Amino acid sequence: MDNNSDPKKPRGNGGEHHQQATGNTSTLTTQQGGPIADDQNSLKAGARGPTLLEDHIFRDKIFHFDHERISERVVHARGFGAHGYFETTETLEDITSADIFQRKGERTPAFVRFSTVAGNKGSADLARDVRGFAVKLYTKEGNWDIVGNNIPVFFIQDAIKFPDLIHAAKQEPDRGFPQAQTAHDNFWDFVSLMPESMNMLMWIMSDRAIPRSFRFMEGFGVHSFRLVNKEGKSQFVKFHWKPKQGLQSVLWDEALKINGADPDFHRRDLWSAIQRGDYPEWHLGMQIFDEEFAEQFEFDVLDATKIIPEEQVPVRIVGRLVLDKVVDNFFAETEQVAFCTQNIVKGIDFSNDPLLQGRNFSYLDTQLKRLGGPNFTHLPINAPKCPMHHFQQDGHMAMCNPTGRANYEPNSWGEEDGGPRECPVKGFESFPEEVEGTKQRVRSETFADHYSQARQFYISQTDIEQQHIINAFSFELSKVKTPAIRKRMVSHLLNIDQQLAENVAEKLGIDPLPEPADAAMPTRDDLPASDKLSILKNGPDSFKGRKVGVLMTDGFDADIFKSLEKSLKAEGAMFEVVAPHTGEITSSAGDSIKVDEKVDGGPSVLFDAIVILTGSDGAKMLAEMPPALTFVSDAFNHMKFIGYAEDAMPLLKKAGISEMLDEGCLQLTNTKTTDEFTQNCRDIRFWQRAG
Ligand code: HDD
Repeated sequence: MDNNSDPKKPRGNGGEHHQQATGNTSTLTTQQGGPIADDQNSLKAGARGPTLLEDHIFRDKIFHFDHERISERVVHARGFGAHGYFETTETLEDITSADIFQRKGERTPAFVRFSTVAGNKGSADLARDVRGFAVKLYTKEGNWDIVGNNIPVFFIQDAIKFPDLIHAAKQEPDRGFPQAQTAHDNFWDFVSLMPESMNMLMWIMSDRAIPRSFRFMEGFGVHSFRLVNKEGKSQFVKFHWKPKQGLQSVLWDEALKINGADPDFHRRDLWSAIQRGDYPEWHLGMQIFDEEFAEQFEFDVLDATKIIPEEQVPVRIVGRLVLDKVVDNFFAETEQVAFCTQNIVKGIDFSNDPLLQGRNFSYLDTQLKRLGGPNFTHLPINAPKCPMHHFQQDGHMAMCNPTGRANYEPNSWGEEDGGPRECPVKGFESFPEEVEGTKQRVRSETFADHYSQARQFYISQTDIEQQHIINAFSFELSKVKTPAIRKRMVSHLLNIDQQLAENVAEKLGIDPLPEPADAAMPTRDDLPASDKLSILKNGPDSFKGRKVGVLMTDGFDADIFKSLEKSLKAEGAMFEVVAPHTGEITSSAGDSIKVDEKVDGGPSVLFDAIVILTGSDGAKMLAEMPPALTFVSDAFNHMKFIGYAEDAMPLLKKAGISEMLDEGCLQLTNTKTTDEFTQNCRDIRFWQRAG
């Protein structure tokens, strides 16, 4: 189902030569285009003799293989990309001269790469981590990259600390582990010595860091940028991507199990959704504010560890982003795509956020190392889709080589031969902000409040979400071996919320509580809760795009199955058949259906809800199979909605839940009950079960 490769499409570079070896098959060649007669054996002196250095065919092949890896990204190494488009739904000609916002309804090609941050390229998708949300918009006036995350704040305020942050978060350098996780001493040592990271820590210890999939998370440009209009007037802006699908996360226990059952869970989810035509969509929102607001706002708008609550500056929706095409070649597109924060277009400008200023250097620099030369912009995934004329030339792997004599400017070769010229009307102009100051290494006093927004985030969460934050801090810190680091973290939490700190301290066995950490500024407790900061308060309003795992055996009730199938289809939801064996199973009426997953390969953590539809003999058989029992008990413990046929009782009993069936567990008897089940699923989880 997930395999998009077209067996009929020849694998090649589009060259016309050597087609049709036999029938439709093209001839295998060397890189130089020479046809190959034998690709099974190297050239030897005698059948049992040594291989000859002269074997150019062998060397051509191994040479390329030896060099087919490029260095992985130093951060965000594991990622998954897709193509789509951005559609302008509101024109902003009075606010920005950016071409992309001038015409309502216009579509701009887009490429998006989602990622985790800390793990290596082969790490698992469900790590507790920030997710990258990098968008490349191929506008008519050049490429605009919004290189954001799924969390609107960052760990540090100044880019000079980025290498330290990343070193501390990744594997410890002496031992090379742990992989893709922050639950270790170095990370917590660093962040507990950097109080500016407190707001971000609240976000990454929340369920934001374990999204259900890329489709169900927000994206943020994080920094304040500028919008500049035709008259040169500027306002600030923060960018938001709001998923039409709603927000959804998994539980920590699910995340751990998903990583084992399907380490590619997130990439598979995005790939499958696009392949079945269920295109994920986000609205582009802007928080637009002026200097006056920036002056009177409680925090510095140049400080990337702070948000501006939506209650204070509402998000204005100006467009939509739709992902409708998977990549054809993972390496060429997802690996080679190069995002750079400094890729902006006329009408957008930077702010003085010191994190953004540092990023503007780093991204271009890293591409040189990773992609091997200055011509990475020639790669199709990075090349603008608008005309491009400049005098930059040569270098490794130059693919777009200008002709003609002029390779400098000014020149006197005339309009035709002299090459491109500047255009003051269309060209990029920086906002003429007045800048003056003493040259010094200093952090602005206005960046000094490290705890107030961390507290605001915490009090904005539902009880369940607060409990998850407590659990996450306790889990991560329980893996820290140095007691002083654990204690230091609790001393920071005391500046955020007493109950949070006490709960974490108790789970870590810290008694008595330490003194609260020294704070540059006292925590404000007058910042109101903001509903937009909670996932559960912004959940989906439908079960569309979600998946039910239907555990089935021979002898299942065909009518209930048909009615379930119909009801899920009407909702836009999917299901997979999980059974004791692959192949097919047969209903009580004698109809056969295809099995998608063998029960030990399709645990319930891979589904948003489950149904158990067995014959009575089947239920007894499953009751003897540990993976079937875990399928049921995990779904129950993960507060999932459960639908079951009466015949499934022996399995529910053996799984230990028959006495605990609650309103989240529905017996399926007819169309009415399958519809009711599907409607229940819109809530995603039956949280009341958590107690
Ligand atoms: Fe970064 C990659 C997002 C701070 C330096 N970053 C990278 C990617 C994302 C972000 C989504 C992956 C792009 C892709 O898919 O190819 N980074 C952020 C956000 C930040 C942030 C939202 C804070 C607001 N980053 C940041 C700083 C620095 C970097 C402060 C350095 C001073 N980031 C990089 C990098 C990477 C990168 C080393 C690695 C691969 C790449 O750039 O292309 O340059």
